[in-house]
Amino acid sequence: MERPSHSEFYRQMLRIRRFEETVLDQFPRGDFYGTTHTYIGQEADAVGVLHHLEHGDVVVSNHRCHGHFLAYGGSMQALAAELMGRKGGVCGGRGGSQHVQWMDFYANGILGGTLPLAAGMAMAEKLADSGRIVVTFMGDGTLGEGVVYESLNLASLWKLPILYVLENNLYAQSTPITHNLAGTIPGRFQAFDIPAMEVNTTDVLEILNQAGNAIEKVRHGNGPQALVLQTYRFSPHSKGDDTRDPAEIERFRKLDPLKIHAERVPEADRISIEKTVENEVTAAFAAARAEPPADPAALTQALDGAG
Ligand SMILES: Cc1ncc(C[n+]2csc(CCOP(=O)(O)OP(=O)(O)O)c2C)c(N)n1
Ligand SMILES: [Mg+2]
Repeated sequence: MERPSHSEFYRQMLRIRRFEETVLDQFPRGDFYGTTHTYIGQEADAVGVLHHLEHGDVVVSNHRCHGHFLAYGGSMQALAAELMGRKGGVCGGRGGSQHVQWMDFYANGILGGTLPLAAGMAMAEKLADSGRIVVTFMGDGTLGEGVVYESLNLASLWKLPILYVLENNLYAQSTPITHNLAGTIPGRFQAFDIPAMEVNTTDVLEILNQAGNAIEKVRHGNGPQALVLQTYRFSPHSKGDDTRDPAEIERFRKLDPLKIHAERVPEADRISIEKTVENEVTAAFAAARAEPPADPAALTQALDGAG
């Protein structure tokens, strides 16, 4: 697959960053329904991994799904509208921030509940001999859910075509990983004979390479693989709930994937991308806000594939 330019990777990550910053800025206006979890700092994971998707591959995402959805190719306006409960939202305004479904992209906010979904979808693809794979994203804290291990067991036993992308941002809400995880993250996968590759970088190009290797193995019938990505979120877990030491957050800023990658982008391109993305985000939120609210009567109707 042809590799996009440095500028294109920068654009993709910046779209996520500015979308999420806008969500946090605008949350106090009361326009959004339910809660939200932003992806600021983790952009390189979604962009580096999902670059390798082929048509028909399935993505199963979690509560922190906006970045995954935008990197998948979902519409920014439809995502903004979904958060606002508008008719033109990805799911007609029914799902909100955590329950986004479009084409072969499925997000679910129940921690761990995504792994059996991913296993079932991968089983379907395998039985159909479609050659398609499933990529599923999960956080470090999700390793505390028992259903994760039932799912890993069957996925391994049945050699299902799944890539587990574990985004280790060191926290489950406010609980640091040192307080909730015994052993190692790769060890959790390896216990089920699932090879796990640890990637200790926030550089989109390195993630791209490692994800490419892992996806290649999944595509060639080697069964499930895991990619453990070391990352950090600069935003609070949800909106204002941050109990981390501000000095720690500042320390991690040197790992900001946008800063790392921006150095490879010619200045003129960077400035032009920043302007274009700014305009895109402003227009997306304005258009979403101008849409009518979801009609409760439509709840029993099938979705028309909006998004
Ligand atoms: C079954 C379940 N329990 C609790 C929650 C509430 N909750 C949402 S996100 C979260 C922390 C998740 O941590 P992690 O898996 O590390 O993902 P991160 O938020 O760091 O991306 C919790 C406890 C939930 N969504 N589902
Ligand atoms: Mg986490």
